[in-house]
This record gives sequence, structure tokens and C-alpha cells, in this order.
Amino acid sequence: MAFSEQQEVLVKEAWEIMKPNLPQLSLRFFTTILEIAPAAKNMFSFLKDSEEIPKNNPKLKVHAVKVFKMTCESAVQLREMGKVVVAETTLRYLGSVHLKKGVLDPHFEVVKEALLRTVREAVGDNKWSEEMRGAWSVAYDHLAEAIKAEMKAEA
Ligand code: HEM
Ligand code: ISQ
Repeated sequence: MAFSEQQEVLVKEAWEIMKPNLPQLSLRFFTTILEIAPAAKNMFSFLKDSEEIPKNNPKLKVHAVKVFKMTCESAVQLREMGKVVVAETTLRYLGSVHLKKGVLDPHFEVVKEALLRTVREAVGDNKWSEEMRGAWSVAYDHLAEAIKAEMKAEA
């Protein structure tokens, strides 16, 4: 399935709106993941010694922003090349991190839903549309498939 120029524009448009609010959106994203799947809590080192989600954990923020950014990059690559090409070293590393943490295929749907909700909240109902949802969705799915494939290759 080809990714259109318009889809790339929709992903980038949302990203521009998100940029000034990344610390807050990162927290929102992470909180939403745990709302959908409370059991995922034990996977994350950010929560090891606390019941509450840390409001100022730099690692949490950096990782969450990476997920946003990588989804945007995935959109650009899909448009330009028709496939997602994460640098081989990055992909290997992400594959092994997620494998080690015990991430399973269904978790990717949880993170996807949380990502889409976070983008929706960030851009607001005036800008949000089915097309924007579709564009983020496809970009995320391709990225997730690349990570899953690497996890399977390493398992
Ligand atoms: C760590 C990205 C999906 C759980 C990370 C890191 C990145 C990342 C960049 C940081 C790696 C590091 O520097 O150590 C992504 C992307 C995903 C994805 C792009 C999907 C396209 C998932 C899913 C789960 C998950 C589905 C399961 C709920 C984790 C955990 C860590 C992690 C537990 C380790 C965090 C820690 O304790 O330090 N991910 N991730 N990720 N991810 Fe993901
Ligand atoms: C790591 N992997 C996927 C999603 C995340 C969200 C917040 C913080 C870290 C993450």
C-alpha cells in the first residue's frame, strides 16, 4: 500500500503541533499505555521502585519522544521509498531491548492505541480526522513490523 504525500503532510502537521509540548505529551502517552494495559507496568524500569508514574523521569521522556519521532520518520520513508528503513544498528538494538523486556505482539496494539489517543489530544478535534488517524496508524504499523521482525530474528 503506497503512502501518499498527503499522508506524510498529516503526520508532519501533527508533529509540529506536538513539538512545543513534548514533556507533557510524553507523560500522557506513557500514562495512557498503562491505563490500557496496567500489567505492562512491570516492564518499565521507570516504575521499578514506585507506584506512581514519575513526572520528571528524563528516560521516560526521551524514550517516549523517540517513539513519536520514529513514527514521523517512518512516514517520510514510506512516502519516499515505500518501506521503513530503520538503521540496522538501531533496529537490532530496539529488537533486543524489547525482546529482553518480554514485549509481545499484542503490546504493539496497546502502544499504537495510546499513541493515536495522544496525537488526537495534542492536535485537538478541529485538526484531528480519520485521514490523520490513518496516516499515523500506517506509519506506526510499518515501524512496529520492523521491530517485531527483528525480535523474531533474535529470539
Ligand atoms: C524501550 C521505542 C514498542 C516497551 C524503548 C526505547 C525506545 C523504544 C526508543 C528505548 C531503548 C533504549 O534506549 O534503551 C519503541 C518503538 C515502539 C515500541 C518505536 C513501536 C513502534 C513498545 C511496546 C512495548 C514497549 C509495544 C510494550 C509495552 C518498552 C520497554 C522499554 C522500551 C519496557 C524499556 C524501558 C526501560 O525500562 O528503560 N522503546 N518501543 N515498547 N520499550 Fe519500546
Ligand atoms: C518505550 N517503548 C514504547 C513506548 C514508550 C512510551 C513511553 C516511554 C517509553 C516507551
